[in-house]
Amino acid sequence: MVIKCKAAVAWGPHQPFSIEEIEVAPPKAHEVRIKIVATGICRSDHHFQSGAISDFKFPVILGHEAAGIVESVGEGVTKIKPGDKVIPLCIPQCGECRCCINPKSNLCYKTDMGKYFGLMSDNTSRFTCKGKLIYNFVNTSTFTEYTVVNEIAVAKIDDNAPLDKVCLIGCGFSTGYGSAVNTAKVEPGSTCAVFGLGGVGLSVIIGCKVAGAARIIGVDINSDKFTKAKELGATECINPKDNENPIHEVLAKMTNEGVDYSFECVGNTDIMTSALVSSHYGFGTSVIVGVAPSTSKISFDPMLILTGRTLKGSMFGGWKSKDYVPKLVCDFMEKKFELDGLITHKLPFEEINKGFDLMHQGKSIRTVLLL
Ligand code: PAD
Ligand code: ZN
Ligand code: ZN
Repeated sequence: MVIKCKAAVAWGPHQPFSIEEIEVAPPKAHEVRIKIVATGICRSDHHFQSGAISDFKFPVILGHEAAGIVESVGEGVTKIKPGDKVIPLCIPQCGECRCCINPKSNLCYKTDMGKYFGLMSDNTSRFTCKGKLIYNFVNTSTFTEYTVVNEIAVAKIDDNAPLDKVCLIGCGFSTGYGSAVNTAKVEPGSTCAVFGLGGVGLSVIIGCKVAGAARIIGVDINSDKFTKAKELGATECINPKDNENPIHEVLAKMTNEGVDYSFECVGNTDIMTSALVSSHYGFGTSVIVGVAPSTSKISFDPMLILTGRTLKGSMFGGWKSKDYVPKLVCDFMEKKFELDGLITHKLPFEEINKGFDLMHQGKSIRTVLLL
């Protein structure tokens, strides 16, 4: 049966979301239809909404950080059933492609990230609105009461998990935390610098702390973010605006010539370079986590790398999604980390534009929309 429900449609770049009645087709073979219960607002949704990413298609239903309950399943779906609590996976795990079978990678040929088909695997969409096809977003599309995803893009989680919190495991938390513990592999006693203290950067801080870092230096141009960063584990915070010298020089002075690990969690190529320069000669590692506009390029003196620094990137924190999302939910249930500190606002779904305003004004870390 087709379901009629509410969704926030992005009709074109820069336009505010419009709450519309849409039709959601039933799941086809190997697909799952989900009732979304809670969805977070991530900076990446804005990158796409603002047209910063080329080849992106409108109209679209954005949203990719969510949790919900399975409503129905298509033919051939055996491991997930109606009533199961689930998290949609913005990086799927097909289990068969060269990336999936390589333990070093968490990407998957079936991801929509970087190519933006905006359609299901049979090249059609399950969404229509006012007679128009509405595109899908990175295998998920969660700014809607109901969505349909492929079974490789959904993980069944603990029946007791609070969906209004664990939705963050669908993107921001896992991305930041995994960047520290998987991608950088931060060691006990190390010194780390985290550029950008939004939901992702603060989750990097949580990861650095769990990994036993001795010093965690938060960097942000908005000093209002410092209190929360310190609550979550930052040992010091600095604002580039309060310093005359370039931030890498300030960090070099603070850390005896550079940090062991630096993380760019803003999405700005100048900061990516600055983070690389801030890592220590001979052994420092810098991880790009922020998503920069498609047209931007990064350039730096290759001597930085030649002399032993490592530059890496991390999508979804390096986690193979289907394997690790349920485990991260269990770790949360066992209180290995907390998510409350990252959630500053909860709003009814209809107030989605207010949620984005709060992010742009620098007033929120994560706003969770409740459906
Ligand atoms: P956010 O907007 O909540 O946080 C960004 C922070 O950066 C804010 O606190 C800003 O004040 C701060 N900032 C802005 N400019 C500067 C600057 N010049 N120097 C220092 N700090 C600055 O975003 P978020 O935490 O949701 O996401 C952060 C980035 O990570 C963003 O680019 C997003 O697209 C990307 C992302 N990547 C992945 C991934 O898998 N790699 C996943 C999710 C998000
Ligand atoms: Zn995200
Ligand atoms: Zn795969």
